[in-house]
Amino acid sequence: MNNKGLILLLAIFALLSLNVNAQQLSKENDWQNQDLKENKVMGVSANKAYAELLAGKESKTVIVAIIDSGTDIEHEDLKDNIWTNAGEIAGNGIDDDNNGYIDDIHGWSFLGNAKGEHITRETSELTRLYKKYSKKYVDVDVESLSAKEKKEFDEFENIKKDYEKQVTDNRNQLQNVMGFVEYNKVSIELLKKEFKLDTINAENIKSLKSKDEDVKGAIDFQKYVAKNKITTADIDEALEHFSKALKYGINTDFNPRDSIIGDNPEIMDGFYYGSNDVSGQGAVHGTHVGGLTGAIRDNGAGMNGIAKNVKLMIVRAVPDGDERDKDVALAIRYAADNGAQIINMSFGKSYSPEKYLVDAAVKYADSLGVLMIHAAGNDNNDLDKKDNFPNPLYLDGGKAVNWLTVGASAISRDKKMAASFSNYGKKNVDIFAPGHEVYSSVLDNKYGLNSGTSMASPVAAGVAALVWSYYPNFTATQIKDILMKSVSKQEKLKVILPGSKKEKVRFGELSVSGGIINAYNALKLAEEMK
Ligand SMILES: [Ca+2]
Ligand SMILES: [Ca+2]
Ligand SMILES: [Ca+2]
Repeated sequence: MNNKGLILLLAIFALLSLNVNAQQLSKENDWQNQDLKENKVMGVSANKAYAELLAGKESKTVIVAIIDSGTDIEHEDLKDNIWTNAGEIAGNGIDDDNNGYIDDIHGWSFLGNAKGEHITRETSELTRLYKKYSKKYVDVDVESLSAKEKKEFDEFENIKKDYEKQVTDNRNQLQNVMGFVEYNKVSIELLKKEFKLDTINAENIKSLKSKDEDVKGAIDFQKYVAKNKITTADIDEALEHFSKALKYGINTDFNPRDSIIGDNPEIMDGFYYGSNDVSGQGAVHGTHVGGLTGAIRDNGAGMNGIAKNVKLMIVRAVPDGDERDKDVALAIRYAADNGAQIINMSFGKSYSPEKYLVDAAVKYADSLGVLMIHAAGNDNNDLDKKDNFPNPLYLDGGKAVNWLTVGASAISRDKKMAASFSNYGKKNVDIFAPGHEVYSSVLDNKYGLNSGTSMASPVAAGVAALVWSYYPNFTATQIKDILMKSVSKQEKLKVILPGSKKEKVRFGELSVSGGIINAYNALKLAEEMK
């Protein structure tokens, strides 16, 4: 195991061990609700808004669609805030409200079927494109291609390079982890024998010393393991992570779509596939996301969502792997058609081969005045230079109006305030919101920390829903305008540019608004504009 391998592993373990025991968190466990002046954290000042601006005021329920991996609708802290389709009678096998979806009581899953099977994993879009074009351009005579095909062929060459690199990287990383596992075993045995110990643990490793190179190496290694609290479970998780990628994400032979949905995902051939089981399997991501927007406030359980008078419509369209454009398009349409005023989209990808389907759905939702809120993505990229889909920019020109792209910020007002993973963009990221180590609901009535723009987006959706619920006469465009103009301005604060080690940039350069979404300011502005 080389040093690079170890650093890489450490990063992986940090990424994988996101769920933290609630007792360890104390007062910081819903910092996203808190306020800079009162609590010294960069939250959205929701608690302050409820206490100072909203007492005794009336509000109107806002429906927020959570397009995600599925959400645990039985979770104690979500249950009473889950949307119910009033026009649908449960379990009678009839589409009572004639919206095209049978027994869609709490939303819809575009990743399930009537037999109760679910797509939980998928390949990446890169894998799918590689597979498609490999077939098309096998033994191709480049000279004979039309101009259009030549362009596609050039794209394919890039895709091929990217794909092959991913496969190689993944194999290497898996080998690194396996090497780690092997040396972990070997070093423990060596030290046990050398020092006549029954076990090697974080305590007894401290005092071990040796001049022998091999023994010294083993001691250093075990000290590293102890210091970074790497457990067997962490290692198993890392092993699973990379084996899973080889087995599913980058495996060109893996295709659950065929047997479970059986459609052609590249065209709109049948709108009404799917199932009404909106939890599916592996709904942990969508459960965390849902809680940030709408976990029940002040009920003595878990944590507080940002919005109080909210109903969450659950739309399942995002597997572990890349979501399909067709599912995303249908999910947006389902949400817009069934009364969602806000759509949260905590997903994204680098390739969007059927973008025209998504564009049409976004245009439709935009025309209905639905506010779409999308996670900026976690690749620490400048979105003014790189794409992250879906985006509000239409292929045929123009841009969705009612759309917010959200970057992730961290707890302290200091140089680390822009989360190191967050995408950013002076033109193409609108706003930042808390998304680094935020606490919310996970499966089995539990709670945990998670990080990502996936978390920032539903915090922003929560603020939007909160403002809209007290000022229901505003349009989506006005709500967006209010949120953008009322950010906690942090333009001049110098922060570390996401993805760099030391390079500093003004926080104001990372987004259009230059600040962090703020419920208190937004409600005050809404009151002025009323
Ligand atoms: Ca229905
Ligand atoms: Ca029914
Ligand atoms: Ca709660």
